[in-house]
Amino acid sequence: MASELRDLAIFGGTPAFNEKLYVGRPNIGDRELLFKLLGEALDRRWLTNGGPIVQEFERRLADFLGVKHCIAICNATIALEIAIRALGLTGEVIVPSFTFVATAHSLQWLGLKPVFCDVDPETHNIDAEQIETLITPQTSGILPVHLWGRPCPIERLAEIARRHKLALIFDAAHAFACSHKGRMIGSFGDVEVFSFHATKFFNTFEGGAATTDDDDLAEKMRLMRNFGFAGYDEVNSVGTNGKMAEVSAAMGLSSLACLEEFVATNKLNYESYRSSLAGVPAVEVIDYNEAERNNFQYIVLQIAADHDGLTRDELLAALWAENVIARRYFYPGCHRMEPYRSERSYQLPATEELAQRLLLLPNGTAVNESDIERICQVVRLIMSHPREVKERLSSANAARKSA
Ligand code: T4K
Repeated sequence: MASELRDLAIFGGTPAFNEKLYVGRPNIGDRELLFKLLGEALDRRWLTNGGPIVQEFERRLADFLGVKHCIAICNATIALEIAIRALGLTGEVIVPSFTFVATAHSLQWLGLKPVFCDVDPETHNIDAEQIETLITPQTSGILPVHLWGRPCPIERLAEIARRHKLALIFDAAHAFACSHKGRMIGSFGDVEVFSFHATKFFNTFEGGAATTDDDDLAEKMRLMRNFGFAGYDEVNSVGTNGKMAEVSAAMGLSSLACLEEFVATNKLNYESYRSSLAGVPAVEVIDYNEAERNNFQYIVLQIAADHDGLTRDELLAALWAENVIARRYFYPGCHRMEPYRSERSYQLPATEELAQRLLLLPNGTAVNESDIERICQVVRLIMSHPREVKERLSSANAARKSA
């Protein structure tokens, strides 16, 4: 294990890992169950279009989340689009910029205008106080994100939405198996949308779900998911193809069988990261409210603004050299991506700051205790020698440029 500067890969040492370690390596559920369900689907020759495995998956999720309706959808982006259309949103929708770009794209794709709101620098979630300053006669909804699975200020947002007669859709892509005041995320607002993409802690290969307690809305979303078909040859409204395939639902059921194991592994890893990184200069690991259910999926490091000149991106470069493929979620913020940055300029100081400071490290069943120890040791070495690391990276860059 690296113990001196010269052991670091950027100083010519051997990388800490032979193979790349990624953020977002999938957790694999109960393989036997997956192959059994898959075999049954093949024997039945019923592969998609609301088959029995999708129906079972939806029932199981609704039970787990304590919500009346769960509509399984091919991914969270399409689920957001379906929810937005089913709620009849028009004009402008207020959304955080500090999120994965799909949150904003789902609106833009439908011809709506995402209006970016800043986030609370402590919680990283939408700043409820700023929302009201962004409401115009064109605003039809609010689309906040439970970032890192940490719930938004739900009651405050519900109150604002009620008072201004706005729809409230939660992007709960990160928040499967998380709770707020003892109640599972999934039944707040008008609709909540989950992602079960391979990189999420609970996956269906690709997949997502919209959940709601509203019967009419659920019915609309079910129809929209299947081209608007209300029966054979009967289409009463416009729809899309948002169906989840049986193979994805089978993966979902096999993930569900291992859900508590995934959470327990994530939690143990999170605790190891926190204890191993305690006291490392200029590094803070964000925390979770342990009185609630969390999935502990995101190991988010907040790097101090000025650590003897060493930036977050230099730490990132030094980690990549060790084959630790840390990520800058969500850099640079949606408002700095196209088409949004050309459309309007925004002042979002907390978003800008977080986009420069945060770094995500690998978690999940693909990393073990000793991997984490090695990752943390490398971070400790780098952050204990900020000037030397900075100089080394600058001279390596200069050498590359002149070559
Ligand atoms: N809202 C929020 C807040 C979201 O975070 C997301 C998705 C959405 C909405 C939309 O959900 P979906 O429509 O996707 O259901 C990933 C995912 O594509 C995306 O689902 C996710 N958020 C986002 C945060 O991350 P990238 O650009 O990081 O993907 P990629 O391909 O770089 O994968 C990350 C790393 O994971 C790779 O470097 C290697 C590893 N990996 C990935 C895959 C797919 C594996 O080891 N195995 C795999 O199968 O976007």
